[in-house]
Amino acid sequence: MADERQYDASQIQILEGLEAVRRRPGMYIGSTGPRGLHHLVWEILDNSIDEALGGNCTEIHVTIGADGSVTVDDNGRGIPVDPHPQVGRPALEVVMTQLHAGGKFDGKAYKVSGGLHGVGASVVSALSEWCEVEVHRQGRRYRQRYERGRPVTDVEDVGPTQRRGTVTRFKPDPEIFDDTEFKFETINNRIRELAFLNRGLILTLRDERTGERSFYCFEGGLFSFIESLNRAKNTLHPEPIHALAVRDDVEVEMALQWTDGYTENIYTFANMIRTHEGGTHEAGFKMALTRVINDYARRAGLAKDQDGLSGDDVREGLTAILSVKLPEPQFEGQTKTKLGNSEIRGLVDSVVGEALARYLEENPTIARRIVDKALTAARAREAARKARELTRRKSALEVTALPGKLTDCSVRDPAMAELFIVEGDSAGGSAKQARDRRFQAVLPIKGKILNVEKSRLDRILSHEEVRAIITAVGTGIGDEFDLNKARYHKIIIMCDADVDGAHIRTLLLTFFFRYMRPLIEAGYVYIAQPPLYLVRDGKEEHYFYSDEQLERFYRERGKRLTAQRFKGLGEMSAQQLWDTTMDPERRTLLQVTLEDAMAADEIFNVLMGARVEPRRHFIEQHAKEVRFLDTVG
Ligand code: 0RA
Repeated sequence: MADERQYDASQIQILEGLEAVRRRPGMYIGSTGPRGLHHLVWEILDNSIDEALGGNCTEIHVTIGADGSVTVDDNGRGIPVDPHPQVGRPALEVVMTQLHAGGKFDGKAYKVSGGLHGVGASVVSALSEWCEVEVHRQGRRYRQRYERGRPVTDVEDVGPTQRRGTVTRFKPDPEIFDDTEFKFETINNRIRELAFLNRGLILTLRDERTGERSFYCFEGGLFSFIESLNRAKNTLHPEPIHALAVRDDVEVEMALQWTDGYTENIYTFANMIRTHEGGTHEAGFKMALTRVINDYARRAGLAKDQDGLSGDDVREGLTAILSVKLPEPQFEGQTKTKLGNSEIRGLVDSVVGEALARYLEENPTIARRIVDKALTAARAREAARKARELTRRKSALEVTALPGKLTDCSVRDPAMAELFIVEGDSAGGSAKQARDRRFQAVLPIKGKILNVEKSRLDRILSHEEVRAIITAVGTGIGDEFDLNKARYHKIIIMCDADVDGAHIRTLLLTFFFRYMRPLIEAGYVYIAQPPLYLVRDGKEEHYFYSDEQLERFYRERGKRLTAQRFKGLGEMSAQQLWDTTMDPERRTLLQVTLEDAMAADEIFNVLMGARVEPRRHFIEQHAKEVRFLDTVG
């Protein structure tokens, strides 16, 4: 009898655990929006990747089902099904129904867990309308089904099998998620990234809704990753420089290649999770790079005078990937994407330092090219600094006048005031007419400001439009930024819903991200959502903000009405602009998060790529995603 009571108690605990997940999904998967939805896939995928990391799995196949489910199929050892020693239930059932019961079975070397990953398969099961796991293990096929986290069958032995592995299939619960539609692109990007990070691992994706498929396996690992990132660029040396070492249970892998461009593209990962905010591994990498290049330049007699090359100088035009795999990663920072483990800094520094020093010694011609590039960067930076100092002294004498193109609002309290940054003079004109002049200011900017190709972002700062934004916002930039001086607490980017609009939005977000980051952190930056279509039905006017919305409207009504497509803001009357996009009572604004801005920064780096063709292709591919920033995975 004592046994039975114990069983009841643990059963109650399990149900309470599931309830907690369903009541507060955001705590476990971040949000119930598109990011949270895709998080379910990352969670299941991570478990299979763990199996691959241990050398027990060589293939992972992902399928987006026609029914909206996702299946992850690996050829690993299969989740054990024998009774769990403490709970007395099959291990599989425990893994799928108990919170944090994931890696308790074996001490895995590099468990993928960080940020929000690693919450466990039970969270996926709890947030799924249904979930089915099939285990192929020791010649038998086992199966169990769960609905909203509760097992609805026992673990059943359903016959013999020739294969090994785990197949997890789940359908997200529409009671939990705003939208349960998985995006091929989002899953495809992550799978591709995982394939680069796990050399030789086969990863495939199939979308049964469209028939689309992809297949990835990179024997070159990070080497291939760099080649892919630099495919559209002119490189300073034919092959990436590579380092790989395992020390004290930590694996460090690095690949890098300089281009003749000006932007720095460094992607860092810890246990295959992208560390957007950097951390100790990135710090160690940068330290090694700066030190080794300076040492080499000095010893080779290339750097004559001065204080040496700065980190920025040596990283100009650099593309690099750094991936570390470690047993107990600590993730810190605002978005939990900053590696905190202090022992990693020195480790990466020495691995990268040794590999780079050896490469430079062995390849003097290339080494010279790299140092020359850094020396040129140093000279350019010095010249730019002098020019800035001159203008600063000059402008200190003048009154810092507001830009002439700004139509300001009358309220002086920044908390009440809004600034609309509007693309194009004609849209700017409509916005000026439409606005509520008491609290809405309008600053029109010209399109095409991103056409400063192959140039440093510094140069964009000298652009009239960007300077007007800086003055209007009032905070200053960079080191001199002061949030208290913000003249508006809502800064609203309003662009056309086309490729050029996406272009400008990306530039502005990148600019805010790099030079006015606290403005984003304070939640002051927004994106306006103008409608894409207008349908008139007699006197009634219906506005639609996406193709899906319009299609749904058509499906729900029999009447065939024609839609007017707004190609740009300029096509809207002032009244329409007010009704749909500017009126605080009726508009929708997207608040820009740090993650959105980071994504823009990344896209910006691609846009700045030297060759034109891939750039155009990329913009076309991503224009839509940038418009709906919150849906970028
Ligand atoms: C713990 C122990 C063993 C396998 C796994 C976990 C495992 C989990 C998942 C999740 C997705 N795919 C997976 N593949 C394996 C087995 C240990 C053994 O057989 O000795």
